[in-house]
Amino acid sequence: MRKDILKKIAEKVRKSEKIAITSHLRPDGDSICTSIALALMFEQLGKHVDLINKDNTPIPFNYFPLSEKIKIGQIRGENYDLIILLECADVSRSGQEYINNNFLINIDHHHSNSYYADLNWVEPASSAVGEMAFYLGEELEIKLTPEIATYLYAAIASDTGSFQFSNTTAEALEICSQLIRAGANPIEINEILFAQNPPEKIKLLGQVISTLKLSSDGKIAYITMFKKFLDDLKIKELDTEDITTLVRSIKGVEIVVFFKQMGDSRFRVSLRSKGRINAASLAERFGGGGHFHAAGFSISGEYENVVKNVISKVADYIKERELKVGAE
Ligand SMILES: [Mn+2]
Repeated sequence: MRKDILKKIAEKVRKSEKIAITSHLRPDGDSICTSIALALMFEQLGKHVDLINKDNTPIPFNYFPLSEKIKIGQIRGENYDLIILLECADVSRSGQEYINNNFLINIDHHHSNSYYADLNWVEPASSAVGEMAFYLGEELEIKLTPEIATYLYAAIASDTGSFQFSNTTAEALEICSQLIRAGANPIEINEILFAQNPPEKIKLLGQVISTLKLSSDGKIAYITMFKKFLDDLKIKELDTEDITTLVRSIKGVEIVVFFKQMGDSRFRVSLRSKGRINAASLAERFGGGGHFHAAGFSISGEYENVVKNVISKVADYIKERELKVGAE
């Protein structure tokens, strides 16, 4: 299966002179670093490659020197023989509006993909598109330079949360071992990916953590980020995932409820659960949704009431679950 699609993709790449590669909106480390690695590979074959994303390259990925290769804006389809979309469930996910008449290749490792392109390579078992790009490099008989190895390693390290998430597979580690042998430096890459926090973010983390409360049984942990915290520290937007991760690490906690104040009485609530607690079905009770262990919803009301309402419903849910498990 993989062999067939790889052959077809490699053949199309070899035949193309001008290639554009794009990532999804609000691009992440996997798609950004994979796009750079693919550009280096195709350039080795003498191709002209442009990396064009709709959205800016966010911190920390803009600290990778070759992120300069990425242009921001719309792809002018008529200029390219081939356009590759990374981790886009459909064309609209790329934010690109003028590529529908082009030959498109869709490379993704998520289940939810609509197979919209001329060639679709979707492998949900892959840890990252970085892993898939590694195989494409092999198929194209690319020389694995230290630079290519660095960006592929960064893509996989980023998407596996430094080899801690459930997509950390034997295959991913085997590939990373080859990438290190080829010159990727895990320590330097980790520094870029995980040690670029601005001091304001760590101060914010302290403030949010200081709001921590636990339910009496210790299973629900909840925290709040008041708008004032962001305003005082002059922070506009930031990734708060590691605040949640820290709270989630408390022994005995089964779910983290994170209240983020958006307006005076408007809150975005994110849920991060462990084990058998289904965050998505909980979020659905509030009109939201998401994945099994990560979901969210919006809610309006006075802060104290919102917290009381949400936490009591979460507690009910956990009790229902326990009764169900007990009855099984
Ligand atoms: Mn990915």
